[in-house]
Amino acid sequence: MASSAPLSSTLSTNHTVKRALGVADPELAAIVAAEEHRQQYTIELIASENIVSTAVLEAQGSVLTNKYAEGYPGKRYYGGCEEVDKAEELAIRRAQQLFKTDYAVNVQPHSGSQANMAVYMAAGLAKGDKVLGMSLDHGGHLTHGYKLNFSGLDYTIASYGVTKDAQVIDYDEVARIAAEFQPKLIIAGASNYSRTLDFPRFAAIAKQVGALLFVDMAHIAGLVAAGLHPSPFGHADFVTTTTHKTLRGPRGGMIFSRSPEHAKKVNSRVFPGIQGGPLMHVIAAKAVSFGEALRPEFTEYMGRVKASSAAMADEFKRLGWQVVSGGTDNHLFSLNVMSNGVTGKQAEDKLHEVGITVNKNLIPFDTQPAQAGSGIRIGTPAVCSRGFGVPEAVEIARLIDQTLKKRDDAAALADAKARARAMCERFPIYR
Ligand code: DSN
Repeated sequence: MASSAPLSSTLSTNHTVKRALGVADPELAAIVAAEEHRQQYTIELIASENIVSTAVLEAQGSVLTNKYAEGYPGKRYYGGCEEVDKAEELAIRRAQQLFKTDYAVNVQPHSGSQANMAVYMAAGLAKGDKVLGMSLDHGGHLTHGYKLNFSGLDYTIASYGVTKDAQVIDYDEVARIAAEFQPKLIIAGASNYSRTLDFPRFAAIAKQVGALLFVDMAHIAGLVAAGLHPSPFGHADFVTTTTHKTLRGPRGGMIFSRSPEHAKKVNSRVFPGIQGGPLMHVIAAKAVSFGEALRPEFTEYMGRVKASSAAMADEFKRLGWQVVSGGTDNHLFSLNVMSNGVTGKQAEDKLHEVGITVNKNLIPFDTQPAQAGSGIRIGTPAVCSRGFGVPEAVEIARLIDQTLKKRDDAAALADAKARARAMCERFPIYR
């Protein structure tokens, strides 16, 4: 006999599901609103940050959040994956189109660090095997061999850096270290290097010593996509990137593999190797951002990012500041603030007071402790996303100059703060 029990009321559950954040959780909603306000009224110069489109936010806040999809398109461990399969395939197709490559793509890494970890494993390295990467204090990334990162803990690392005088990579020196050290893997790529990377040269060095070449293009991916930095494709065995820096997508990572054998290993190292369920809402947002980056407006945007970075570095030099390596070919540069008697940390704090956000940084051959640093890293991707260009970049350099040189002059600081705020008001975000 059929049960006569009444069906559950949908009223209470639906009511909960459909409530807007501001109604459901005013406390958290206030934090989000305050963060939006901070972004609106702050000049954001952190080189690894950006301001994504509302379409990217919408995809990331979509119902794809609800879906488990361990595995890969067509080979999942859960039912009901037909729509998320399409989203992942779209992201893969667009990534290949964007970088004009037939390398296989894995769009599942939750972050750049996880993408890099999967590459170490897919490259067939055993614990203790030798890896050559750029040292952290000369601009490399934690995952390129820093002693407290998995890369430095699990592998034997040698590092290259920049020259003392010109502060650029000396490729002869990289070749010399590689020949002596005989690494299995060479990493090219940086988090804080303002000059063009010579991928053919790295590939030649790798070939000479029988190493695999792994390019981490996280910082410059947008420039590569726009044709404003030489491409690593055709030179590297693996290419990784984050998707949220110059690429202007959601926070996440991605791996490209040249050979089908490596691609297979990458897939199994990402899942089930180091990750479980992929974040399908993030993968959807990656697809949206790659679609945006395929548009001509993105090329214009990246051109403005590069021109603004160069103009700002030039203005700093004109104002008497030391720019590491003497300038920039990309979206960022480091300013040696210690040359004007202020540590990186002091500069970061003082600039925060006037509404300018930067991060302190070690500069090559730094004599300051890591917590202080002698430099600040400055990047233009976020400000250019809100519409800034060369004139605003020059104005920002003047504001920073005023703030740091007149750091004890309350009137000068108040003036810089008012001018920074006025610039933000002229270029609103999300409005
Ligand atoms: N933490 C990032 C940066 O700021 O460059 C690198 O992953």
